[in-house]
Amino acid sequence: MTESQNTFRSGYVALIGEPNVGKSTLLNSLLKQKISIVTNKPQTTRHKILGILNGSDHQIVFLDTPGIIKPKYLLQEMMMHFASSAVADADVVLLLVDAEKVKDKTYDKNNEAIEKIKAANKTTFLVINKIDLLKKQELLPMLADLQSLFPFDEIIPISALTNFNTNELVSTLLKYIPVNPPYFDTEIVSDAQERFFVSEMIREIIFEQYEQEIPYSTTVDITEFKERELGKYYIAADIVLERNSQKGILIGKEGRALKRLGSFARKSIETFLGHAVFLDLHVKVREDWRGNQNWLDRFGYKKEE
Ligand SMILES: Nc1nc2c(ncn2[C@@H]2O[C@H](COP(=O)(O)OP(=O)(O)O)[C@@H](O)[C@H]2O)c(=O)[nH]1
Ligand SMILES: [Mg+2]
Repeated sequence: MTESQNTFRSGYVALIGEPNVGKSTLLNSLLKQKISIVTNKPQTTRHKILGILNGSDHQIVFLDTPGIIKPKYLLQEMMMHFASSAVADADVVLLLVDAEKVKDKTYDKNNEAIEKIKAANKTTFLVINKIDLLKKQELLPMLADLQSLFPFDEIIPISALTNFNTNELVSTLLKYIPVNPPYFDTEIVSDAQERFFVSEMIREIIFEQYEQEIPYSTTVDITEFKERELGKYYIAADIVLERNSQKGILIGKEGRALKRLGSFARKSIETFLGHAVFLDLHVKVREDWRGNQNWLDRFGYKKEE
């Protein structure tokens, strides 16, 4: 064994917390690359998303998860399964909280995420995010308040948005991550396929463009992905809705809303793939798919073996 093999550290870190605390923003900021979609609406992330941070002497595998909630339908149950399985896999769990909510005392200390870390009993950091929204003197009283929640191994205030203290977060993590050879090829940032990222990018635009229940009732199924050496890549996707009545809203007057969606999604996919794309979108209705195990399997919301 060489010196570096003796000291190389590698491990799994789960990002958990309530919806909208900034888990996906933190993952993207740590990886300096957008691999998990971010919106200002809760429950955007539906899977366990794996992001790999490679350093000369370490590899940290981050698991971004859906925000912890009480599930109301089957899709949400699957989402909570992904969050639990991330915690089970983790060497270190990062519980993210929203600093502003703690300051305003709108943070519910009996939330499901706290329950989850209590049950898991792993090395756990409390990560207080969004401190860019706070004045310095507001932080100290907050810390005392949060310390009583759980015997955290570390408490680290950060801003995922401005990158404040995120390097410190990584160096502190490395103290707890075991000496281990890398789990993944050190050249890659994720194990997911391009297809998955492409469907997530379309979903992201849907979250931005539509209101109320539409984003939550929608999933995106990539049906064809043809990389052509000459000319544009051909990507066909089904935008799947729950009810016929949602079709009109998605498509819009004279197809304008769908056109707009297609144009924004295409641009973001082209930036990601670094190649021109012909994006062919189709709208489908799969009655009540969020509550149907067969459809959930078909659309990739599957428990891993
Ligand atoms: N001001 C501020 N906003 C943030 C920060 N981190 C995330 N956000 C915003 O919070 C919202 C939710 O972020 P997201 O990463 O999707 O949260 P998630 O649901 O926990 O994955 C988005 O509008 C982000 O831009 C931060 O450090 N500061
Ligand atoms: Mg997220």
